[in-house]
Order: sequence, then C-alpha cells, then structure tokens
Amino acid sequence: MRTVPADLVIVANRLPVDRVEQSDGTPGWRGSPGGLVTAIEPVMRANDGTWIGWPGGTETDLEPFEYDGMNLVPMTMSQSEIELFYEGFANGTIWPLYHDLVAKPEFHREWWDAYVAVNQRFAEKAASLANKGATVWVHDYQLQLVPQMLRELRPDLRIGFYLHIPFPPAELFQQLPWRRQILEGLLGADLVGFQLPGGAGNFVRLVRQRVGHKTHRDLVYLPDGRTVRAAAFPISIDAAGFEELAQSDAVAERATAIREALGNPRRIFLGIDRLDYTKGIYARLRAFSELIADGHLDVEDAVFVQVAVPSREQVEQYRILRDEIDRLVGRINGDLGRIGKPAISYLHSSYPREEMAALYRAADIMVVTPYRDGMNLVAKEYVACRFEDDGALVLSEFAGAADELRQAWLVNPYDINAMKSSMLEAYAADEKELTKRMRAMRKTIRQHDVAAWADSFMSELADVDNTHAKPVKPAKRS
Ligand code: GDG
Repeated sequence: MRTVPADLVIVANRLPVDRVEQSDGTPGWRGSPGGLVTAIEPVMRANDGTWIGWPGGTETDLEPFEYDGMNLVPMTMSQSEIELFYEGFANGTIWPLYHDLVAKPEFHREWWDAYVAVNQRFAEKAASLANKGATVWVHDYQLQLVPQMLRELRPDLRIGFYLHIPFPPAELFQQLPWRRQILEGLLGADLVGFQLPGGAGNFVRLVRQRVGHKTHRDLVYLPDGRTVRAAAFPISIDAAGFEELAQSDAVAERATAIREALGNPRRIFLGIDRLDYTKGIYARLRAFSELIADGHLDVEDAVFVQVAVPSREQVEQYRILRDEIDRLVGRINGDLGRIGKPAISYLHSSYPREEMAALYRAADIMVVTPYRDGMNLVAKEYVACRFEDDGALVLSEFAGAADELRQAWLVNPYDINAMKSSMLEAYAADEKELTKRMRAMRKTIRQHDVAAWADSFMSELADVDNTHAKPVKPAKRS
C-alpha cells in the first residue's frame, strides 16, 4: 500500500486491529474497535490520517495496509522488546508507579534502555510519514519520550500527547530514576492532555520543581521560546452507539437469556474489568461474599457476575492475581453457594460488544471499584446502556469517572465495610431513587461523549501557538 505523507498521524502502542487466521488459512486482520478507534476514526477519515502502532506478536516484514478505510502502519517488536519494553518498563515500572503503587514498580536499567530504543523507533517512523506542518497525536504511557524525539527530528510538526492513565503526584513520580527524561520527553508536545485536572497539575508542578522551567497555571514556558499547555480532557464513550446497541432486539433477547440462565434472581450484580490488580476485583468479591455470609443477601435473590478479561498474562504479578481470584471464587462458591446457585458467576474471558451490552442490560447493580483508574469506561458504558433510567452504579472515588458520575454510590475501595454498605443500599434502593440518579448520570454522558472529547483535544491543539504547523480539519459528523 502507498505510504504517502499524512496531515494527521496517530501514534499509539497498539494498532486498532489484531492478527487473525482467515478461513483459507492465510493471515489477515480483524478490527479491535476500542474506545480510542471510535474517537479517532472520524478525524482520521476527515484528514486521510495514518495510524502507527504495534499489531501484537513478533511478526516482521509487515507492510502498511488499509483496514476499513484507515491507513495502518505496523511496527514490529522483537521478543526481547516485548519483555523489556512492553512487559518490563511500560507494565512493570510505569503502570504500577502511575497507579499509586498498588503494586511495587521495578526499576531496571535494561528495561529503560529498551523503552528509549522503542520510543525512538516510533518517533522515526512518525517523522518519516508526517507531511510538512502535519499534526501528530501520540498516545499513552508506553510512548512518553516520542514527543521530544519527534520534535528533534521534525520541528515543523504540531504534536499532541494524551495520557490515558493517571499522572501521579510528585511524591511518587520522583522515585523514578529517569524522571527528568520522562518530563522532558512529554515537553516535546505542544499540548499534553490528561484525564483529570489533578494529573495536569501534578505534571506542571513537577516540571517547575524538577526541570526548572517557568510555569503559569496550565502553561510551561521553555527556554527556546515554545510554550507547552497541560490540561485535562476526560475521555468518554460513544454514548449514542452503546444506547442504540442496548435497545436492539438481539441484545434485549440476550439480556433476558442471561437472567434466565442465572435463575432469574431478584438482583444481578456485575463487574467487568481487565484482570488487573488496579481494578480492585478481589476486595469487591470479598465484600459481596460477606454480605451473603452475614445474612444481608441470599444466593436465592442475588448473584455476582464477574467478567475478568485476560490481560498481560506473561507478567508475573498478573499470573499471581489470577490464581488469587480463582482461589477466592472457589472458596466463596464452595462455602456459600447451593446447587445451581453459585454466589459468584466468574468468567475469565473476553466477549463481543453485543454481549457486553447484554450484560449491562441484564445487570441491576454495576460494581466498579478500582484502587486507581485513569477514567474507567466500563462505568460510563453501563450508564449509556440504561436507557430506561434504571440500574445502580457503585463506583470507586479513585476512578476518573467519579469526577463526572457524582450520582453513583461513591465508595472508598480500601474500605470493605463501606463497600458492603453501598452495595446493600444500591440493592435496596427504590425505583424513584434509581431513576433520579441514573437520569442525571445519563445526561452527563450524553453531553460529554467521545466525539466531544476528540474534538476538544484537536481544537485545543490547533489553537496552540505554533507558527510552523497547519491546522487539521475537524471531523465530518452528521
Ligand atoms: C485504560 C485506562 C481509561 C473490556 N472487556 C471487553 C471489552 N472491554 C472494553 C470495555 C471498555 C474498555 O475495554 C476498558 O476500558 P477501561 O476504561 O474500563 O479500562 P482500561 O482497559 O484499563 O483502559 C482507563 C481507558 O484506558 C481509556 O482512556 O478509562 O482508566 O486504565 O471500553 O468495554 N470490550 C469487548 N469485549 C470484552 O471482553 N468488546
């Protein structure tokens, strides 16, 4: 396929497709439409943009290709890069450090070296594909050095960076042996976007204290005369798309079938998370089991469906977590379940979007209790699917989504008794109470959907005073 220079280049660790075997046995691609693709697709199309990323695996010689009208450029990754860069520095150092040290981050110089090398390769690829004065939007914690590396290669570009996970306070960040390099890496961007104002504030404060640049509110003044803006852009979902899916006949039928398969209990509790130690799955299941053991709930009336989507299975901490949760679920069901009535229905698997919507529709109480989460889209998707203004959301105060979804039952996930009380309140809430809360949350989600998120980031980026670059066209929306 052609790789003509593009006016808009998206740089993310992953491409929005997975490698699959086609019916004739040859390898092909299947879209993995996450929130990011939905958000970025319209602006990609309007600008005939190009997306650079890793397709997973260790295949080499992959050529750029077109998928569903998007120009995709695959980056290769060697086995040792997967181990040192991806599982190592990205998921063994940055991920736990940025999530409040929920797990202990490891600092290894060879992991850092691989991080630098992979970031450099991504920056070089973006530099080779971007038109003169183009806009490049770099995503997430795996690629924090790309903005600066890219600016060195191509000072004519307009560069945006968005961090999907929290940006930690100075007390934690300064443990990082390479703290200054990361801050300088991000400062290569014209606009650095965070989920919440707190993350943007942490970043600006660290830049002032650690790098010594002058700052004023959300602006950083660099010695070369450039300014960098750091601001919050809370990410969201395709609210209308989820609502439409939830209203479809197929999803309605499937939701009824799910309830029936669970024995039509009075209330279904639901958790859906990547199997990650930040998500608080263990404590939430314990809280639910104690409600049964204490006699507040009965397995005849209530069941907890927990979907744990396999994630980062090569990383030791994730394997340990899986074993711990397997053991806990086995113990709870062994102690508290009855024949045909487990307390917890546990699924270690991933599902198509339709099945997710059916689960959201079937569930009366959604329980989202991460210890720390950039945003948490699952909470927003549940709200979007409750088109009858019913259902309850129990939500951790430490998820970014709690800033907007104020009418949820907000809980401290470290406080098991508080989680028990909130789950019980949500269980017992009357229709009027549920409607009042859900209606308010749905209004918020409709107004702040993913299209609004992408538009506001792109327009702020276009407004940045960068005299070399040309503006990007807004997405064409109906
Ligand atoms: C990171 C940050 C931030 C999950 N299982 C299946 C499936 N999913 C979809 C959900 C949701 C997405 O994956 C998960 O997003 P979350 O926000 O809940 O969590 P992370 O994966 O940790 O995401 C987070 C996010 O980035 C965006 O900035 O909110 O804080 O940690 O959309 O629906 N989708 C399908 N099958 C599954 O089995 N189809």
